[in-house]
Amino acid sequence: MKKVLTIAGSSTSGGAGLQADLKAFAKQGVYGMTALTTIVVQNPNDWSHKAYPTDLSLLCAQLNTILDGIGVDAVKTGMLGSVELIELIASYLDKHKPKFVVVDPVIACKGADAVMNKDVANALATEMVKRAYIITPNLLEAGILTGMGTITTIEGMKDAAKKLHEMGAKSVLIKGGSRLFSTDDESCKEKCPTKAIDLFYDGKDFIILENELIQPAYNHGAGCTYAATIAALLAKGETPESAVRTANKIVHDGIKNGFELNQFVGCLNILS
Ligand code: PXL
Repeated sequence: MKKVLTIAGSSTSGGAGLQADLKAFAKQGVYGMTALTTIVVQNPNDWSHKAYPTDLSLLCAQLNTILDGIGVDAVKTGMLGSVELIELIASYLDKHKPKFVVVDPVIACKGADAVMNKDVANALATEMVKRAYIITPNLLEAGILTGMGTITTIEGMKDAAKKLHEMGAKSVLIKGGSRLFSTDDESCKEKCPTKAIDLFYDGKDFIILENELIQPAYNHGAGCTYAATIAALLAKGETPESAVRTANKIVHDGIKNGFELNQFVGCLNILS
């Protein structure tokens, strides 16, 4: 059985983070392992998020267990928590050189779009982009990592994908999702938003992945599930393009089957 490691945060409410990753791994029939970077808790009254990064020695111990003690066929990274933790993870990736590293550069959680920490965003740009076999930013993250700011068009997504490739990522998946075109600009209203649009770039070709928008979109955990599924499929031998296409469909169907968790949030559901 293929073995896949997620280096990610715990989303206490269960929809995102390593909880979502393990469900995605199980669905693909790969063996999942976790190195916990951060615990995220949600305030029950207003669902505001608070993140508690773990300390370096605890992450070291987890990575030693898995990378020295077992070995991996692929790695997925998610919320990494602090600059120190990112630098540590980068050094482990350099030492162990896993063939497939899928980097989901989590900078903000859904419903909490404020950048969690500028230094973390910078460290993701300098340390993680160049180590990615596939990097999977959403529009907001792509804009921040490239310094391009707000991206509202497919051309803008293509420019960001090229930039991330130049920064060292082997392939790039930009998740426009339902956010593309969703600006305050009145003139955009006619052409948008009718589709969820993602863009894949392997350094040569651009592939547009289009889906109908789903309303209501219970999509908490969609980004984590997308990247974790891609990592599992790469471990099983799929090509990057095929892994991305399959993961895109699984996430789309998962959002269709999503459910409300409480008055603040609803999760995708890939298990039924
Ligand atoms: O969806 C981004 C995300 C990733 N990882 C963790 C999270 C969240 C958002 O809530 O809590 C741990």
